[in-house]
Amino acid sequence: MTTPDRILVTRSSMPPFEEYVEEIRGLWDSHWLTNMGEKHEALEAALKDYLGVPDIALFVNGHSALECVLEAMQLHGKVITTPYTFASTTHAIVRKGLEPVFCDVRPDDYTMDASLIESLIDEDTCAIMPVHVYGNLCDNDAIEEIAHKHGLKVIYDAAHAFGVRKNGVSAATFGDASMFSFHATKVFNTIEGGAVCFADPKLKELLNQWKNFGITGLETVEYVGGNAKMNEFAAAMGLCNLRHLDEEIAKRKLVAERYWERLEGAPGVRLSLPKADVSPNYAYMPVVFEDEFGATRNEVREALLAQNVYSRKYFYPLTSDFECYAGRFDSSKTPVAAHAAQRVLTLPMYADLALADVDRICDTVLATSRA
Ligand code: T4K
Repeated sequence: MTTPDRILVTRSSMPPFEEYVEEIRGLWDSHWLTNMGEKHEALEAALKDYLGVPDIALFVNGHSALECVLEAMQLHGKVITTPYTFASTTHAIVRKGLEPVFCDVRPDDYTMDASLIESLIDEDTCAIMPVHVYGNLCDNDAIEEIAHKHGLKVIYDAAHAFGVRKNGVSAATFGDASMFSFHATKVFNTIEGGAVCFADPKLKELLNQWKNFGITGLETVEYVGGNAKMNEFAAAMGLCNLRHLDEEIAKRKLVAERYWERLEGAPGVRLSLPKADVSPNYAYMPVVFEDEFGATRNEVREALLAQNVYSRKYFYPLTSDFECYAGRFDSSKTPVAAHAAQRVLTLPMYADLALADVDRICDTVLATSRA
């Protein structure tokens, strides 16, 4: 494999061109391009099977899926969540008129620290929205036990966790609902897209209505819904990509293992290794550079940039520090998340990343150390 001019943090997986053309050929006969057509139905069925879930609803993107599930569950009040995430998680809560209450994360995997949740619950709390950040699974058992005790819904932001399993059980079955992103940058993509997985049979109809303007019958509109339907071209991309997914994850595994082999044990380098009971999807390669490393995360980023390698600060700043929320939240209340956000760098990670390039990236990273 030749070395590309520049290496970006990720690169979309694409099926063979001819396979996609074959998949969309029928659309020229049917002229049916969207509004829950044939490809949409086929992808729902295929994903139900792949993820091992009772039911699924597809969306135009993961963010709309998150907003829609909050609407369909008719939630009001406060939602306990984490600030160490992409803008979408917090924005979805706020845009639906709910109030985020930020819980700190665990230092080893940056997911919600379940031991802190109960201290944040009050009579206005209606739900918990934990994030399986980087595909690292939250402590779902502890979270759901607390939720059950207090009568709260649990909606996982599983945007990064497609295909991840714990003790052989699909993470898509956790909680009341799990949202997945099928964005171009994800392990499984439909170009743009997303889904909600759930068990409650009532939710399917509600989600389908909410994502289609709240239309409930030919001449009835019962909800003030939006438009968040996945189109047929996106669904066709999903059908193709799903056929190659296991192979893609196997290739990512080799890349991840090379990174871990090269970086593990370096002073001041903190990796996010999968737990023993988890089958990971190798979605991201986050590295936290502690003071002991001797160089800052920004210095590492600059050194990589000089080599045309584009790492990213996923996730900095904390969502609670965004300008649009100025004066509303206090990120000193989530010190573990704040610490990680100041020090994390996500290194390039995708199926076709050459191991020679991983070596080059690791050489550059390690050369910046002043430990
Ligand atoms: N919850 C969480 C925890 C999330 O991380 C996200 C999305 C969501 C919810 C919402 O799901 P969606 O509504 O997006 O389905 C990217 C993605 O746009 C976003 O989906 C993702 N999280 C977030 C973590 O990353 P940016 O602004 O960093 O993307 P961008 O355009 O800088 O792309 C990053 C790299 O990906 C590029 O350097 C190259 C590569 N790339 C990008 C695109 C657009 C490709 O290879 N192909 C492409 O088409 O947000």
